[in-house]
Amino acid sequence: MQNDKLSGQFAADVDAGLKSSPKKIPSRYFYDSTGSQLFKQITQLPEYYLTKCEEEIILDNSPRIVGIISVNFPESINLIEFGAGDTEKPFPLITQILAAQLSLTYTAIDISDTALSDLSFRVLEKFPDLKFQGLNQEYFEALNSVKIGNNSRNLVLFLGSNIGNFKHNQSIDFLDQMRKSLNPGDYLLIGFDLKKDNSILIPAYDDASGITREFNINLLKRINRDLGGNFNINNFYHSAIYNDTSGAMESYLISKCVQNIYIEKLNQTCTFLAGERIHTESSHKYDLNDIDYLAEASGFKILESFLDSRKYFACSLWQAK
Ligand code: AVJ
Repeated sequence: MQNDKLSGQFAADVDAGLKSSPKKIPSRYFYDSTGSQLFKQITQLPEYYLTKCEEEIILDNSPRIVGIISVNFPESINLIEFGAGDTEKPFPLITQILAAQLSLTYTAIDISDTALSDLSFRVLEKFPDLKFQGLNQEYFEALNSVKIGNNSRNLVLFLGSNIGNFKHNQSIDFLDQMRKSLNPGDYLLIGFDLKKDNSILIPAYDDASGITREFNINLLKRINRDLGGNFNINNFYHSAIYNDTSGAMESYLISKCVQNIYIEKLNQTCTFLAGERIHTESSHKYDLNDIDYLAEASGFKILESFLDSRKYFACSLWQAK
């Protein structure tokens, strides 16, 4: 029925999430093939500045970044991208690495296999000779299976502020495990969405054309499709708020009325009160001190942080200690 990695766990996580209080559904379930396409549309929205800022940063700074990483290890580079999606964000870096005549392999990890096959098509079109591999895995799973080169320099990409979906402790845990799986001296280029005014943040997560609402509501449609749920999607609305305490944009689906939802595969009825919320995502925002702290806590040294012209977003180049 569905062909992505997480189908087995979906039922169990929805079951637990709808029984907990407040109700929640983990954000990784956004990315079935419909959700991955909707996210792609989000990245093109005028309000969703994150992708545009990061593309600007990578385009402007690729020569400098490749200059730094090729200093002590000029022969070959393993590029490993976590949560790649189907964006062409790394392409300026790849162009630059190839122009520097380094040999290169590119491994892209993503939970959506449709996004991965779109990406592989575009990589091969643009760089026909590049050694490319797509890994349809979750982040922590991929840490154990991805091949870390011992005779080449590893450069990990973790872009898009994908780290923002982790809780604070989880992000340190993940980065620490990543650093341990790398060789000392290897590099990580990591994207952070910076803290900014609510007037810019809120529309980025609640756009005028309603695509982000669709993206969020797709979770309920996915429960209907894959688990035999009977959610009436017109009985929920999308809400995005900034939580000052946690420093995160939070997304919710809010029940418009008292309602019972039956989910066939769980053989379970779940009751919603009017105004009751399902938490579906937290997207953490950072300042430069937060970035310092994360690098230090996970055993990396910050070499340089690159910002876009509006200072909305940072790509930080780290080195494993
Ligand atoms: C892909 C997790 C970085 O948090 O900004 C976009 C996902 N959610 N709009 C983000 C998302 C709502 C996005 N990340």
